[in-house]
Amino acid sequence: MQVFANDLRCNGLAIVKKLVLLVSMIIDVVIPAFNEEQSLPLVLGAIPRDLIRQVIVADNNSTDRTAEVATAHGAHVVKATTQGYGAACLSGIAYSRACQPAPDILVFLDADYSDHPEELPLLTEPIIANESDLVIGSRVKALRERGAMLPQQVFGNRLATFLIRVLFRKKFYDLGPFRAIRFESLEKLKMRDTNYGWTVEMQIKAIKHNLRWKEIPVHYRKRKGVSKISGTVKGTFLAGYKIITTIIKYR
Ligand SMILES: Nc1nc2c(ncn2[C@@H]2O[C@H](COP(=O)(O)OP(=O)(O)O)[C@@H](O)[C@H]2O)c(=O)[nH]1
Ligand SMILES: [Mg+2]
Repeated sequence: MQVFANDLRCNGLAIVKKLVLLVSMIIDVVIPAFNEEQSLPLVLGAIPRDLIRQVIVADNNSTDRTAEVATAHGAHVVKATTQGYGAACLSGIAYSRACQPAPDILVFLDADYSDHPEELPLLTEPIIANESDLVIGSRVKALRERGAMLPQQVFGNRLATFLIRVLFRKKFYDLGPFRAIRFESLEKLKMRDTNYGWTVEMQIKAIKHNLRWKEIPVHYRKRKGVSKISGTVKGTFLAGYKIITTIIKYR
């Protein structure tokens, strides 16, 4: 009976500690978006808002109603003047950094509704529990809708993770865009890439800075609207080239 009471006390304490951390951690979500008026309402509607402080949509000169739709669905829109995925992420980070207080965790999420925003706690929990600094949502085959990733994306990911394994001796499964990172750790990485090398740059720098990183399997579905990167020949070649040169550059 005494043992049971002790157990209850310890577990109770652990639960209370976790709850305190959960409510005290400030989480901002950054969404790079380029002409995503169709999918943004779905993405913004699925984010568990009670867990986060704000959603920042980084809009790169969209020619559709991306900015209006984002504002109407409760996001803060930052205008990223330099075109590119990484440039948009950097603008979102700059805005979040300037907010008082600075965030504890940043979550990156695509605007195309391929990811499942309701899975956000899977990515933030290991950071809140102080087990990880970076958590990447891995688009594993078992949780991926058929056709959600194009063959060139699957091949590109395999090649990139193979190169990381050979050159850095660390095993990643994916370069998934849905990810959470401790803000303090992100600042140490001094991210630079303004376009397609963004995700791989973060992973390689995480290795180099000895961050505690992990991958969590997440669901992935076919995007809404038109692909800007892997669905175009130009995007595929530029992304492939940039990812490989980024890996070699940081080696
Ligand atoms: N802000 C901004 N977002 C971009 C740009 N290119 C792509 N995106 C966004 O980045 C995410 C991934 O792009 P997507 O077209 O889905 O690429 P794919 O997943 O490789 O097909 C989406 O949220 C896009 O709206 C860009 O130049 N600027
Ligand atoms: Mg996509």
